[in-house]
Amino acid sequence: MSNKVALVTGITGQDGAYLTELLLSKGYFVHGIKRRASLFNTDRIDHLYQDPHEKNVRLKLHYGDLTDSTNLIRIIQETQPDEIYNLAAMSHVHVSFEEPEYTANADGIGTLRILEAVRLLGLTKKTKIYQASTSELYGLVQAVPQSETTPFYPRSPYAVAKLYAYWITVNYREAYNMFASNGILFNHESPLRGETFVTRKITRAVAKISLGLQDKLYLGNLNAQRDWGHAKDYVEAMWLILQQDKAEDYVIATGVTTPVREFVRMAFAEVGIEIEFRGKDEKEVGFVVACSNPDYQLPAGREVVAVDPRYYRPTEVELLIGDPTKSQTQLGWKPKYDLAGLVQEMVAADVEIFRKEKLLADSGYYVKNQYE
Ligand code: NDP
Ligand code: GDR
Repeated sequence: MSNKVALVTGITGQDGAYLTELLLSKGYFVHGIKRRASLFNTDRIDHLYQDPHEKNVRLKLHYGDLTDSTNLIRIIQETQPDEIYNLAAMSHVHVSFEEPEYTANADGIGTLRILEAVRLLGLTKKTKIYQASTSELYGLVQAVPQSETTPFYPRSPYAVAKLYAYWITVNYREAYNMFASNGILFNHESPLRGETFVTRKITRAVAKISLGLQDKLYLGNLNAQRDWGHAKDYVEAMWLILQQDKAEDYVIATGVTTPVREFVRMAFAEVGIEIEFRGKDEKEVGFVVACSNPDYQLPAGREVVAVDPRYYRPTEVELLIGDPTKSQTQLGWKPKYDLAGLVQEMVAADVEIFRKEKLLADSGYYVKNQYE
């Protein structure tokens, strides 16, 4: 068991939750930075929370924000981490077009603040830093599959901010001899995925439609192709990257790409609803071909998926396929999940959530969320 101290920014997010579980299982003391919010925002890590009044507590949360350097300096000084995992970010690509300046501040300059805090505090020899870089850096396709040497061409304010974060991490490594590594992670999902990312939006809608709680799923670009993996596998890679003797950058991906449309089809199939698509672009719809779902019978021909151009992005990333050769050979990393297993787990988890809601609805307690 390790006695190391880790500091995780973005601990309340999808990856923060899985990574914290992993680090605690390895014996780490984990410090996490969470933002102040008007409601509790720790749902994903509540099962890991330990009452600070208990003995042998190994998880401590600190209020903080990547836009506040004095706060980051204080927390890093107090916690003296062996490893920092910088996962915090405004991570929604479409939303970054609405909040470009904030995204640059949190995702780009936020990374600089962490690196600079470590340097100013004289921790460059002690503290290893993991930067959550992204396949969005590749953006407009230059070559596939995308590897550590493929040129970047970011296509959103999010990706441009992450490009700065990527290069400032490389620069601090070279300028100050710091252990700072980028994990260039391709899309990874799970039942803990935020509800507005496409996979979770699909699995939630499929669960609700299969229980008669929703009529239709509206999506944007169904042609986009993504290399989807499971977040549980990907946090293992983050940890491995910081266990190396030398800091380097790694692509973490499955090497398999799938269109959004196919993810939708697979998710419906999980609940016994076979669908097909017809039409093109904005006129494309998904309709029921056969239904063997025991909870709610949908007639053949019923439209359950439609395109709403509101979800189109001003500039899109059409195709991502990662080449994980380096991480497989150098880190010995290999994912345990395939896409079928991921879809199965996500749909099952959402069906369970909405079965409970249906019980409430049937008892007269369920109020339909007007925003869904
Ligand atoms: P989430 O959106 O689930 O989590 C983001 C986390 O960052 C949350 O804890 C959020 O807090 C926190 N956060 C946001 N803004 C700030 C801020 N200004 N200061 C402090 N904390 C902040 O993302 P994921 O877990 O999916 O991703 C983790 C990281 O990996 C992100 O940097 C993302 O960009 C990157 N990434 C993700 C990939 C993926 O497919 N999931 C692929 C490649 C990279 P709160 O809970 O309060 O909102
Ligand atoms: P992405 O993930 O932009 O790849 O960023 P997202 O799931 O949001 O989109 C994937 C693809 O699906 C298309 N799409 C839709 N997307 C959303 N969110 N909602 C829709 O209704 C919809 N319809 C079609 C999108 O256009 C896109 O092509 C994620 C984030 O986790 C980033 O933080 C991370 O860096 C990258 O993955 C790798």
